[in-house]
Amino acid sequence: NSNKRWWKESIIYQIYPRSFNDSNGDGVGDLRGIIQKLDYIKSLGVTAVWLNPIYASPNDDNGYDISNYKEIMTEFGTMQDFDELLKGLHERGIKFVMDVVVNHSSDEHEWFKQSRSSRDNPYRNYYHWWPAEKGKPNYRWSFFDEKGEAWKYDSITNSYYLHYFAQKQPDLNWENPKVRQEVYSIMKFWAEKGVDGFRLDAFQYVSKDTTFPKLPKNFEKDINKYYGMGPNLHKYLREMYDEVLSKYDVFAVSEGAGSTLEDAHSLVDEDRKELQMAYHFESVGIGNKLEGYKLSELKKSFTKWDTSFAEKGWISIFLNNHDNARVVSRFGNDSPEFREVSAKMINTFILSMRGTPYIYYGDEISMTNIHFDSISQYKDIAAINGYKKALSEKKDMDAFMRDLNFTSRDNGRTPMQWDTSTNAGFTTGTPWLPVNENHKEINVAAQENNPNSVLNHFKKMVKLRKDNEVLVYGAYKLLDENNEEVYAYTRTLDGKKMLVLLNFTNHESSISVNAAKKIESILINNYSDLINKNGKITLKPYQSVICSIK
Ligand code: TEU
Ligand code: CA
Repeated sequence: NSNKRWWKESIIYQIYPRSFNDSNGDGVGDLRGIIQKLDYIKSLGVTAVWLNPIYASPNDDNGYDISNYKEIMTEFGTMQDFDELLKGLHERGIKFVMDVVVNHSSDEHEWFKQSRSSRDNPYRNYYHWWPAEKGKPNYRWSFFDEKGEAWKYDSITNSYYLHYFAQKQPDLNWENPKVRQEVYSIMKFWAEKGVDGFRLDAFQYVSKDTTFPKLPKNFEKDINKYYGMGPNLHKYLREMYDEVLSKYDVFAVSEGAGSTLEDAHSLVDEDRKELQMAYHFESVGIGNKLEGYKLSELKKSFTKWDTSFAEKGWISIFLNNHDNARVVSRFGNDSPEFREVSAKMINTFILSMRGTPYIYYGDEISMTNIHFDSISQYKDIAAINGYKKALSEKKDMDAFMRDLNFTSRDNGRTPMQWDTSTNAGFTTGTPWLPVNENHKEINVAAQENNPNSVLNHFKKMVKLRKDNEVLVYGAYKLLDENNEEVYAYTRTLDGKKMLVLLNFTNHESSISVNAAKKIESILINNYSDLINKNGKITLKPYQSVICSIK
């Protein structure tokens, strides 16, 4: 297959650096902390690591507000630490993916300080400004603003600047060629250091119609349609490919994939020479409802995307990242009875689909949501400003808090649970975000010693994927699509065939599929046996198996 690429075969482990391991006791995870855990990362079998932003930042949005793109955040360490980390990963055969946040910078970036200082400053056009004498600009919605307003008035020059995210995250003006050259220079700086991939944050939003026309009422309900895939996006992506991506053995993955399958294809189809991979938000979002979700909805979403990318293009496979609550709490079952089996089931799923799988730190040991009762416990700007906004809109605050408790990004950002000691071995100081009390139960040390642990199942599953190309490239076929309890599919490549059966419920469930009559052997199973009576299979709660079939 001429379409084989190393990054399609990668298994990417995402680390939220703030929360992984603190080497100096200040309560904040850091690069040296990650260096100390390199052998752990290697032991997982993963082949690449993506770190959330590690650049200099005032941390209004935990590093997604960058004040210097060629420096390391003081709390995280030094450039020397970075070089050592990269070397340590490479020595272990692990690639490195850098987060690139260039839809916006921090307002503390030198560019913005210059830009806001006067209307004729050379950096003025690095950002989007609207002179106030023209009146108020047309409404733009903001993800994180406490009033939901993306235009912020700045008295220094009597103008508004645009910020799709927080006020301290002014949007860069990509229509300015100088800005684009700055970005390519940043990417080359890191590519020269040897990074292997780039994750392009909020990238679908960079190109804007700078006349800022009026948008229809409630456009924010379909935000990617109105903010995504701006007029010159493809031109800029092709330019980035020519200037940076084509010159190194790297791949770039776009966060966001527009609002249609055509959009997604236009970003990643290889012959367009733009990006190599994208991730869409459709599937991950299904788990965000307190009342639960329908399995058929999940199947439909994954199947639709797989079908669309069967011949051309490539996507990411994930159910979790740093913008979401814990995967086992949303898609599995985090009760003591079912946490382990359901976490194993989810990892079996993610690692047996076509596309590049992304595993978020802690999901390999089934870390769960944390419970916060009061808004004062939250650290995430999205939670805090979301709360203020809901208050001012006189929303039902009890309902708001219940929802936040379930979906907040802080749920997925609590410190990694290494062992049973105070603060789970994450820090000797006070952790920046509380460690989940369940670390006495759920931690790496205990699971390393238990052959039946979620962690050891994860490692086994990683190995199974690495040993079987059929799990990477093989055709995916959904079976029994309307079954609301069991997700069943086959993967097929060059005569090699596997059957995947996943019970998404907390009770036994039976399924009859022809493929079950052709089972040769069971390759992985989160229980010790499998009940199969002539093709009628009865799965235990959250049972997941992969079988090779004739
Ligand atoms: O997220 C951008 C983004 O578009 C998401 O907020 C997305 O809309 C949401 O997850 C959909 O449910 C990126 C980063 O991943 C996030 O952590 C940053 O806060 C944000 O950009 C700003 O840089
Ligand atoms: Ca630290």
